[in-house]
Amino acid sequence: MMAGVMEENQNRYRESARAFAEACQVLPGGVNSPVRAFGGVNMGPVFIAGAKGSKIFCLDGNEYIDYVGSWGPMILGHAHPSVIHAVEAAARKGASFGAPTLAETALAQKIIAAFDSIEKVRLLSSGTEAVMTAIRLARGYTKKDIIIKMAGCYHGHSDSLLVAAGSGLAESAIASSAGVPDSVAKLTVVVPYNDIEAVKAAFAKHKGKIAAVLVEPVGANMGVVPPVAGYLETIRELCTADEVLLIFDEVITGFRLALGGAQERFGIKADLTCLGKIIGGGLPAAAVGGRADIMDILAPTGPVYQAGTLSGNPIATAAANATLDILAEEGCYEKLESSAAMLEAGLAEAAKDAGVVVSINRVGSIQSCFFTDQPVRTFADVQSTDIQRFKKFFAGMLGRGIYLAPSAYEAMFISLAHSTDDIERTIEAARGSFREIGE
Ligand code: KE4
Repeated sequence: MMAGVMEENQNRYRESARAFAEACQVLPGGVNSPVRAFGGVNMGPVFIAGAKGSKIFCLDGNEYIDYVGSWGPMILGHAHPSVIHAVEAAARKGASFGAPTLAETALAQKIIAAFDSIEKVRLLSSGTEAVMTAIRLARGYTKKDIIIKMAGCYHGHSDSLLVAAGSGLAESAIASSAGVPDSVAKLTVVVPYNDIEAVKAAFAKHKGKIAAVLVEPVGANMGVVPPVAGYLETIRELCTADEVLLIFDEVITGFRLALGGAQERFGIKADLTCLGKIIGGGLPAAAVGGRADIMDILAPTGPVYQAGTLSGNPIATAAANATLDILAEEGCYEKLESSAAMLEAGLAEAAKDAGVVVSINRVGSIQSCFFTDQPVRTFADVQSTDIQRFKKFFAGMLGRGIYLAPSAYEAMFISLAHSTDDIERTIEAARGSFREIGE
């Protein structure tokens, strides 16, 4: 039986396996971003040939309903005609000028219109760059150095943020990646997400030295972990009282949870906001935005330096403007909410019918299915879930034509292209996968 399944699997992924072997000769781990290597699910990656709408197609010709959506950007679905048209038209005028264009101003205006807390914007090319710039701005503006971040939140790969919690509560962090000097790591303090007492302890321990609190308003890099009631509001109060800047990393939640992101959904105003993913429409575009008195200290108007050859790239901003124009249309977020709620309910029922205990966290059109009978409110809670069952679930769904994130620490992203039929097929595939797990 197993040999037959292995044989079938080998056939299903033969071309991807061949491509992966070739890629490993020239790319570290065969990929250009670690999570793509499928290390989190103990199998080789599928290589993608293309995608359209809610579907993605691999080299072996397998079609999948896609819940990765390039890790968030593809909220309209893949290869949306309006985005393709905008990109083609922009490309015909030239790919990059290194000079200002009207499209950049238009994109900044859309972002400002969507976020009450944003008065000025700097466009750049990745979420990592947005967060790195926000931290430098906070340090330049406050003339303080300490950054507080939460365990389980991911903010890109800049040195200050590749850190893990220090030895004791509210202690300076230690590097979590080789190549990050302890002298850099110690300027970051890591506390558990959703633990407001830990934030208060950090404020007390490092009083007068904290430049900013950096947080994902909804954790989405440990699976989806929503803020507990009052958590974000109390952080906002602590920051205001101590002249500490509140940086919301909305690279995932921005234009995802609402047009105005988590800030619109929760009614909280950050001092600086980091955006990415969706605002590029699948192309490399990101942004940092916030109060004008903070943003205006960025070069060339102020002493905090930041620059980028491809910042505000004409083709990326064309995709971005086309994407945000569509998201501003009536009914988009209602449809996303309805599709995601249907999926959440269907997965919960399928697991229950199979006798498999799961805990599903959902905020808007992002959700995660954890294999545990406990609520999942912190990174430690996620780490105590049954990761082996997740791996089986992932393999079962992939084999049934459903492409989930290849890691228990990521989210499912629903797009406007996911149809009722897609959701029903996903739930049916989950029934089979849960049954296999429950046997
Ligand atoms: P990028 O530099 O990858 O554009 O953005 C970094 C980043 C910043 N902030 C948040 C909240 C993020 O989620 C990310 C990147 N997300 C990961 C997956 N959750 C990107 C996928 C990858 O690393 O390949």
